[in-house]
Amino acid sequence: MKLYGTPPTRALRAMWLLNEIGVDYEIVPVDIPNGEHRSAKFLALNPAGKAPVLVDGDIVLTESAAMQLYLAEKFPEAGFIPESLADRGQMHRWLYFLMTEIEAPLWRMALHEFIYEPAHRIPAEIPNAQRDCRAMLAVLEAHMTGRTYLVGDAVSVADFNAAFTLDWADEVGLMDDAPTLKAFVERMYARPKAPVRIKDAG
Ligand SMILES: N[C@@H](CCC(=O)N[C@@H](CS)C(=O)NCC(=O)O)C(=O)O
Repeated sequence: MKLYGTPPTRALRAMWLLNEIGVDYEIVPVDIPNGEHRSAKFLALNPAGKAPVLVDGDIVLTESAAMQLYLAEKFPEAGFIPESLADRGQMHRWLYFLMTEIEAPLWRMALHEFIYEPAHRIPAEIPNAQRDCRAMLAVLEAHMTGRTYLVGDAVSVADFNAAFTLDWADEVGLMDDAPTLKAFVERMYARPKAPVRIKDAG
């Protein structure tokens, strides 16, 4: 397989599953600062012009959470998809929650802090996004109190997604009121196959 994108981007979400499962893969760097993601060659892979992209033979997959699910489903023997429908429902619930309720405000912060052209940045969006993110982190903090994993009693795709997304929240200083989530992130990154943490990715 080929994974377009390098740490500390969302490529880490796919790398985590690739490493845990033990898939042979090649990392293809995408030079985002110099606009390679807008080149015709890259847009042919992902018309959205965003990394990561996972290529598995004829299959070209965008969206980092979809890659995590794809890998876990392709290699069921890894055991990262819960067996019961009820637990799979919960796994999907938390994946959507992480991507829409936690990542979305994190991305809004980044857009208005340093990604948009200065003229398009709205300073008030930053505290708004911080407040939204903290409120949703509190929901996950309450859920994780007394739990080891997000769903049931085994690691699943939801945990790998959560660990990266919460590491990102930690990077921007939003985890002070979430000691249970902080401990969860530490546990996940202590796994032998965990990828590099955002802060160590340079
Ligand atoms: N929803 C997408 C978001 C991908 C995304 O925004 N990637 C960033 C790097 S982490 C990117 O390519 N940014 C370039 C841009 O938006 O122009 C995913 O989860 O894969």
